[in-house]
Amino acid sequence: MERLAFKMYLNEGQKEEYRKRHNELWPELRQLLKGAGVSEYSIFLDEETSTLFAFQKVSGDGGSQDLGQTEIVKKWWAFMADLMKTNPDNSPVSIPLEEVFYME
Ligand code: RM4
Repeated sequence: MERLAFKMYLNEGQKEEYRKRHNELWPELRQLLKGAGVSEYSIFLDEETSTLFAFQKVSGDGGSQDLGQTEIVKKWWAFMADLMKTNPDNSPVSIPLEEVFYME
């Protein structure tokens, strides 16, 4: 099981809508993520910079951001695009982060 983290960018003032949509995560997306080996997936917000910090454990050969070729993730990214900084294909701008400390 590996740990990975990345940052994304939320549009100003969209915290509550972002939280709401994730509280209502589509069951088929949850199932896809779990099936791809993603677990303990959390996202934190730094309101000062409107930066989202995502953490997840992965048991497969990739994480949530590597599932962009699936129809469900494409649909989810299009659904979320109005809240986030995105690439032309609606994928959220995602910057991998380096782990510099870990305590069991
Ligand atoms: C995030 C972003 C990620 C997705 C999670 C569920 O806002 O879209 O790519 O894995 O939601």
